[in-house]
Amino acid sequence: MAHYQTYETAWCPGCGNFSILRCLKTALEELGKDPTKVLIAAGIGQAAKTPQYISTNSFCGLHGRSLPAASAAKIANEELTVIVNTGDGDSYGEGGNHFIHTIRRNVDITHFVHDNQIYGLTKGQASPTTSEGHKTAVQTYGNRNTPLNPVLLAIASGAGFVARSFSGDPQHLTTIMKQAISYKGYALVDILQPCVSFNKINTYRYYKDRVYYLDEDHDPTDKMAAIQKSMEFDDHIPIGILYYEEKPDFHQKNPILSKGGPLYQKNCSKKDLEHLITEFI
Ligand SMILES: Cc1ncc(C[n+]2csc(CCOP(=O)(O)OP(=O)(O)O)c2C)c(N)n1
Ligand code: SF4
Ligand SMILES: [Mg+2]
Repeated sequence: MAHYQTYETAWCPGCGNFSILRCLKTALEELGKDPTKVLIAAGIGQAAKTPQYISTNSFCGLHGRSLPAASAAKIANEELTVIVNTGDGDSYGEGGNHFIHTIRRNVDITHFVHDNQIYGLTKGQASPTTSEGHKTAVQTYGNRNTPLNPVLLAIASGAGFVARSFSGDPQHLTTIMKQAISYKGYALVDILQPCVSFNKINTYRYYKDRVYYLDEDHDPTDKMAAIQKSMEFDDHIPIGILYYEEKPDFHQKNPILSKGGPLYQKNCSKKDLEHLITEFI
């Protein structure tokens, strides 16, 4: 069985990130993924430290810029399992544009968003998912922006796997992580992750009182039903797979990549290269 090491972290005691890291380790081990063939990518933030705390390959980039790097790594080497573990700010704010266009490309990567509804690392400013009216040290009169709905946006943008889970429910989170990693194409899991230091509203209690499991009454292949469920985010918050659709991924849509194998193993004709180089001279 595959075995992964995790390392000492700089997270606050009680942070929801600990459970996400443990679930990620368990999911990769239970899927039997070889750690040398796994890449975890992230940008900047508390969540974005995850690649530094687990024994896989890692990419730590600029704030909001992990998705293009992760996509490029998967395109260059399809043998890699590529996972992005990063925050709500990194994914939906600074990286918001990449979020939408990564979905459209549908490269086979997995995106785990540690959604604590706050900018944790920079000590608690409003993020794209912070609730309206939420007072912070900067938004002293309360956040006046309408919160972004990431799961609704992902479905509307064409994502084929869209789920939500909760770091306070490790069994559920591990199961969803395994399904997301196994999905062929871009998969999003928005993970409710309490920030015990800088978000005193969306606490463990807050989420525990609201989350409920999507059951067989919900058909994740029904897009309209998924859209409706994804808009529920108040007194009741559904967790589970909101939307599921099998569709061709980036490799299958690309005539060169669809032949299989990492790019570095492909034969390249000198004639084709010369022709390309002369175009730029
Ligand atoms: C381009 C850029 N803008 C702003 C910052 C400052 N900054 C660093 S982390 C961060 C917030 C991260 O929030 P999130 O992605 O939600 O992660 P969390 O710390 O909450 O896990 C910000 C604004 C930066 N490093 N680079
Ligand atoms: S500031 Fe919040 S998100 Fe960051 S480590 Fe502490 S509890 Fe976790
Ligand atoms: Mg955050």
